[in-house]
Amino acid sequence: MSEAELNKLEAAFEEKIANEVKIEPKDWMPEKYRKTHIRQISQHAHSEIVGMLPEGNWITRAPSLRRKVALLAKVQDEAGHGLYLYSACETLGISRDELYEQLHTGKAKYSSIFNYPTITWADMGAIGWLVDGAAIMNQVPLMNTSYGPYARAMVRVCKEESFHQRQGYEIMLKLANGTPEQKEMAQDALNRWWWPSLMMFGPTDAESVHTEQSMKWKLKRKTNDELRQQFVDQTVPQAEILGLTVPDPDLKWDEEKGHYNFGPINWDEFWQVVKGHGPCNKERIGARVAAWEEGTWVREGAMAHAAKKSKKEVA
Ligand code: FAQ
Repeated sequence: MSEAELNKLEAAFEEKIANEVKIEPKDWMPEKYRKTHIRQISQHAHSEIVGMLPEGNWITRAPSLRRKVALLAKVQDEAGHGLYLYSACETLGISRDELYEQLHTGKAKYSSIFNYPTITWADMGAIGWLVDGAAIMNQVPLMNTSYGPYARAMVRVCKEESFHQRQGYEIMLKLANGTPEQKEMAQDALNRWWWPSLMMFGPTDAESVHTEQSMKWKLKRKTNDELRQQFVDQTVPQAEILGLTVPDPDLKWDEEKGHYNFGPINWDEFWQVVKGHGPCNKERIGARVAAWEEGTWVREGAMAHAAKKSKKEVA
């Protein structure tokens, strides 16, 4: 391709971005745009799939049939979100097998939050309330992201996340208004999940390597710090309704700025978890690899069935 032709394609791409026209799989796009999207969408897909594990741990032990059904539906939704996102990612020219391979070999990242253990039932409440709450905060702007398949996937995902968040908050509300032991369980879960939830938004804007370019491409619509602040401002009043204490002695309403100031995040812990040294990283990847290996016969059976069916159709 000549330089003039390339310049023309680039100009047309930039014009679409400027005019809020979605970029679609068959459109020309800069190689860096394609790679950045594969990176973010695949990390997002992996997060949904690995994110099923901490809650899956509690399905058999949910305290009532109603809670069990709701949790089962939530975890099933997460599988659906992962599959949607893998499909969106595949439209950028990477295969599902390559994506799985990246996850199973530890090459791919997924959200730090899913490397923490779920040790009591209250953790199901805290995950729904805080983790899904943070996920919604991050994903609502992504409904307007510039890549069509990702933006459309986010519309459905956000609707389902809002049920997840309410499911979690309801568990917290019940526990916080229950016996002193139950309230203590809720407080303990908030203590353990608060800071990791703030870390979900990623490093500070000053440390974030991708934000500037991703904002220009309208992949990201808000920065990590903006979303984190929005999350704190939304969540603190919810903790007050529960009668629980956010585990941050520096948390204070700032009248002038119109938001909550909060204490320092332990970035050392964040990077340890991201690099594979969190409390459950090995367990999570181990579970995914085992599921892949034990599922070989299912994949082979499905492929044999599909081949048989298409042979019949041709005949
Ligand atoms: N964990 O330059 P930035 C959910 C990495 S879904 C691990 O700021 P970016 C649903 C980052 O990848 C949760 N790694 O990067 C659910 C980059 O590394 P790289 C997932 C992190 O992309 C709920 C490096 O640090 N949501 O929860 C994290 O501009 C309940 C530098 O960072 C999404 O994936 C982290 N927390 O901004 C399921 C949403 N943060 O790639 C089950 C889409 C950063 O250069 C139960 N993703 N890193 O090797 C995004 O919005 C962005 O990718 C950010 C990071 C905001 C996560």
